[in-house]
Amino acid sequence: MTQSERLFERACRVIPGGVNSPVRAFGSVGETPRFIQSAEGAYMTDADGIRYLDFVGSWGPMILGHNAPVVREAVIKACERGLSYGAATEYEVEIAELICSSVPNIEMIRMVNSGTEAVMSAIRAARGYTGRDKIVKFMGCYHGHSDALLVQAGSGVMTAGVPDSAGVPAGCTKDTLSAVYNDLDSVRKLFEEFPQEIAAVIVEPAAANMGVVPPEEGFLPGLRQLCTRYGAVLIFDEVITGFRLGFTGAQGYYGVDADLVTYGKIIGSGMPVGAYGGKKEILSMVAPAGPVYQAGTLSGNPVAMQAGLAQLTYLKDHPQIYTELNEKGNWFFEELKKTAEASKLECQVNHTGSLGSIFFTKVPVKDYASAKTSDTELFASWFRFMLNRQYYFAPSQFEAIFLSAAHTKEELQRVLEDGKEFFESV
Ligand code: HOZ
Repeated sequence: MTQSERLFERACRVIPGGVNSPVRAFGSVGETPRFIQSAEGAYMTDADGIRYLDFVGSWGPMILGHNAPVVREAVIKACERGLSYGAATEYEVEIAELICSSVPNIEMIRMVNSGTEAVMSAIRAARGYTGRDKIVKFMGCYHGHSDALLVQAGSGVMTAGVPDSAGVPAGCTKDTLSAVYNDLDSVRKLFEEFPQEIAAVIVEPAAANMGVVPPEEGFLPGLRQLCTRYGAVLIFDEVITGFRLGFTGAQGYYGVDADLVTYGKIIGSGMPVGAYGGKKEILSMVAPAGPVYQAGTLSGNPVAMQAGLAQLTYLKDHPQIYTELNEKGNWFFEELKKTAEASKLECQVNHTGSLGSIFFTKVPVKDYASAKTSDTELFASWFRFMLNRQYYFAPSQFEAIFLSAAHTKEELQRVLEDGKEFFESV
């Protein structure tokens, strides 16, 4: 029995399903979760001392690689000054100024503790601002686990096949309307049916929770136009794409303006942070400036802020990181695609920037329905084959492969060669 197996057995007795978040359970790929002891650069080491080349990167924020010295040193210094004050600090002002001065349309920003909380609060602000109740979300997009957004959602609920979740009262989702990703007509129809009732459209500008599904040409500009025409707030959920596709996130990468943007862990360099920002007229609705209530003792936590400031400042000062990372992503995923296409398996490789996914289906994947055609058994075989070769991919078909600045081309070449062996073996 391995140490991870032993730990999992113990965990299952005291933690639901043995894990603190379902997507790390390895259930859908028929494996035991690896219990991680340390991480450095592009690698994580588990409780059995096995070192994996990691493609999860704490679900995105480790864009510089694990334990980046610039962040670690900032955190150590921060800890020496105390862990939490529940009071205002200069670091919060600095990080807000950095983001507002660099990212388009972010005129004000509020820190929270997770992406879930950021989205929940942004929706409330949009509703308070418009005086409307309904929201539009896209099937297969995931915006955290708050009640109103667990409607045909992606990520762990899609993996588990319970996209609407038990325990969510019908009343909480009655104002959540679902549209089809990459299908503007489906959104137009909802606006025609409820022209004065839709407060916001929320979208992952590049979907990354039904696997990676990039926006098709015209989709994001079309959403912008519809929201402007009908007076609804356009919310980009950039928990995954923010500060990853580029310093200006998906807004800059795709050249489309949002009214509100939500962020997650990348703002805290992997510490528990989220944020929502956007137009001043909307953010001015938030308490104590306005009547939309939202609060939190740990919001703007000084250690998390200093970690985030260190990483974001470094990224801003080294813009070539994004150029190199996106080039590396394009090369790697295109090579993976060639390998997949040369095999007898029917596969699709989707990618944008440093994010990508492999789907085992003959259908091009552009939305929830096509993502669901992927053969998840085959995905599980791929996952296990690669895990045996010490590659740690997300243990679900419906999550992204994350590259970081720490992955070298030589390491990625090795992945491609091992991947080729998988394709030849099935
Ligand atoms: N689902 C998120 C990543 N796509 C975060 C991981 C989690 O839920 O634990």
